[in-house]
Amino acid sequence: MGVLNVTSDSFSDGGLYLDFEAAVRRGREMVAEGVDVVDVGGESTRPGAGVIAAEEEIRRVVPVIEALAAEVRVSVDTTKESVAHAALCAGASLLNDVSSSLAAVAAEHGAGFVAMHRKGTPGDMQLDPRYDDVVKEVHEFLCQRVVEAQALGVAELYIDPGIGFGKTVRHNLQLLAALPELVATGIPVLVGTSRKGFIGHLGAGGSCDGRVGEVAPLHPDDRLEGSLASAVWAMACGVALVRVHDVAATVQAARLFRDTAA
Ligand code: HH2
Repeated sequence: MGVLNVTSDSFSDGGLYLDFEAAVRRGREMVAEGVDVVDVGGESTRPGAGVIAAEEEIRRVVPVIEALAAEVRVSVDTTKESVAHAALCAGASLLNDVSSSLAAVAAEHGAGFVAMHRKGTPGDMQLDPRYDDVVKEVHEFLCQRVVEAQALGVAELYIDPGIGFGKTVRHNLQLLAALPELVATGIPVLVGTSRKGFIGHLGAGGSCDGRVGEVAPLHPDDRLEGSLASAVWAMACGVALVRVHDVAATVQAARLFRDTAA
């Protein structure tokens, strides 16, 4: 799954694809690079990001979805009901909802649904996230969302531990280590580690129990190696989808992984 942020403030590609032409060009480039799904988002969910109006989010994503949906499967990354409706009417067929609250909208449109775990909102989620047992709490939360979504009639479901969404570096590592357990539920798993803060932190020599910011993290553009390592780990654990910015490099890694494992 390739990330296409039609935003001004996304943490790694903010402002690059706010322009319609640039966004469609990047979408087509990802198709040529071998992507299976293009995930179009119009509002950043990075820590500290503000909320934008639904009308503006629709204005950003709908034309891009209309342009790309004939060429590739498109998902919409949104937490707003009206944006989800508009995007699914425009040709998106997968609803990637980091708030896990829009399963009914996916069911109504016969679309797939991604249920992701997050603790808090982008405004407060990284302030001091705490869990008694992060793996247990995240897995229980996701299993509840699956039961609800299936009861609503969603036929295609993915679950996502929500790396970086209300998680410390250690929490992210624990959740990645526990991916085989999540995969064992039988529900397809999606994971998004691409260029995230914990990769910048660990790549710069930060400790596993440290906080992002304790050492100067690698710039998001310099996090490819860690992003690939975590994507390949996720593939080895059996996840169905990895959500990435660097499509060409990840496809190359995925092909090598597939052929080695075959
Ligand atoms: N991560 C981001 C956004 N959407 N969706 C799912 N299912 N899983 C994720 O891990 C995930 C997601 C954050 O990354 P990005 O879109 O690059 O940044 P921003 O939120 O700043 O636009």
